[in-house]
This record gives sequence, C-alpha cells and structure tokens, in this order.
Amino acid sequence: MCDKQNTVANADLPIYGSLGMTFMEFPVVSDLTMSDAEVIVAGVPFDMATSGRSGARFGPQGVRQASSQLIWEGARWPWQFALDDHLIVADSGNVLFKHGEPQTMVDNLQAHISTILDSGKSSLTFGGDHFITLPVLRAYAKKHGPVALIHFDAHTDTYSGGTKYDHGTLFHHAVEEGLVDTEHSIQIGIRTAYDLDGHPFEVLDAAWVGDHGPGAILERIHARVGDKKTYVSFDIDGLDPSCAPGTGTPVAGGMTMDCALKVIRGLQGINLVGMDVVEVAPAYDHAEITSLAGATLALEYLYVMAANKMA
Ligand SMILES: [Mn+2]
Repeated sequence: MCDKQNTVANADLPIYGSLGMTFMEFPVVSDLTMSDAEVIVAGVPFDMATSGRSGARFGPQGVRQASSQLIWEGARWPWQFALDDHLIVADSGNVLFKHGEPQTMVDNLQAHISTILDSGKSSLTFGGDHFITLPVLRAYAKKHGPVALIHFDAHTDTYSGGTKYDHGTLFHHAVEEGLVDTEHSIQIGIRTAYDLDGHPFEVLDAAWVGDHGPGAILERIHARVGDKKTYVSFDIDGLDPSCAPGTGTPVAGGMTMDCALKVIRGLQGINLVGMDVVEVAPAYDHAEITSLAGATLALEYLYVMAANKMA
C-alpha cells in the first residue's frame, strides 16, 4: 500500500523504472513544430515488403524495449559527456497506416519525415523492413537535395526486378528518382550477389571489411562522402548473424558488433543529417541480442550527432 509518508521519503527516487516505452526514455513529442528537440525518433511497424521472413513490424518496440538497458549509463563509454547535456531528442511514436494498404505507409511516413525536416530537426527512424527507407529518402531529398548515403547491409538492395513495395529494390528506386548522390555514397558489409557492371555505389564487401577493420573502413567512408549531407541507413543484417540473429534475411559472414560500433563512432566530423535502423525482427531474436544491437548503434549515432554539434 502506498502511503504519503513513504512517497515523500523516496521523493528523489523514480516511481517507475525503465519501461522501454520510448527510445532511451526520451520524452514523447506530439507537436513536432513546437518541440525544441533536435532529433526526432520515429518507429515504422511495417514489414509488408519483406521477401522472406516477416516480423520487422515489431522492430520499433523491440529496439525501444532493449534501449531501456542502456539508460543507466549517464555518459556512454567511451564518450566523456552525457548525451542529454548536448542533444535534445524526443520520440514521436510510430507512424500509423492502414494495414493491407502499403501506400498509406509510404504517404504517411514521407509526410511525417517532411514535418520533422521542415521544422529544422533530423530524424532517427526504426523499421520496419528496409523498404521504409525509400519514403524517408524522398523526404530528405525534397528538403536537402540528393544526399550521400552510408549504407550497412548484407544486400545492396539495388535489385531492379522487384515489386512496387519491395525491401530489396529501394536503392534502385532511390537512384532512379535522384534521391541519393551516388558519387558520394558507399555500401558496407555486402555479401550477396549484385550486378558489378554499372553499380552506382562504392562497395566494401564483408570479406574486405573483415580483413581491413574499422580504421580502413572509416578512411574509405570519409574519402567517399566528404563534406556532403549524409544519411546513414543501417540494415541490421549487415552484422553477422551471431551478432544479429533476429532479422528476416540473415547472411553468414558479416560485421562484428565491435567493428560496427567503431565505424559509427568514427563518423564524427561527417555532415550527418539522419539515420535509420531497419530489419530488426524480434521474433527470431535470442536474449534481445539484435534489438540491443540496433538500440546501441542508434545511441552511438546520437552521440556522434552531439559530438559534431560540440565541435
Ligand atoms: Mn539486408
């Protein structure tokens, strides 16, 4: 039973613990225009564009839930400042759409991201399958023009023969629509077939990544994107299945989590304008490994955003 005396005695303790309702327990934002947040989190519980196993619709809630394990550390190691002191982040919840009508997701997501960008903020989006990146990039290109892309994935997602809503074709469409500055874009961790002739992006394939490590990867990334406005898209299957089993189309032989974290941390100095983490499918996960990986990569990105701002 809760008596008043007890409540007063513990006034400095939070009554509710980590519920994982928002990413990193950042405050909920409903009025995007009025909010002073600099980065807005959005979930997109959509997996109707998957070619294999569905389930990424539960990605946003998985990542938010896992992020509750990261909150206790005031200043995340090895950063020497607390994120909250230097970057204002809020969580706008999930983008809504009519199930069975993918176009309503496309329209609503692009509108939501455009609202975020038009109010001078940037987005951090949790998929959902990788198709959700296409409407996000449409909003970014509308605001910023074609953006440089840093894309982590086992797959290039540049296939041309897919259906209209297809998580394997989005970068084919993004290039065709002129959303991406291909000359300054790079794909990392690729280890599935793609057409080498005329491929629009620089590729660091998974074997090269494993052989050369974070320092060399970062050299290539910085050389490629330069000072361009840069969007980061992280398909969690870019990681090795041992680091990210909970995903729809896992492929053996990917990046380690250690390597991925060092690469994200090393994006400091790049003109970053947005990020997504996609393809987390908690139903195939074990012990929240994949959701935690997604949450940790996103948190590391936010630290980089804060560090860029402080520089
Ligand atoms: Mn993939």
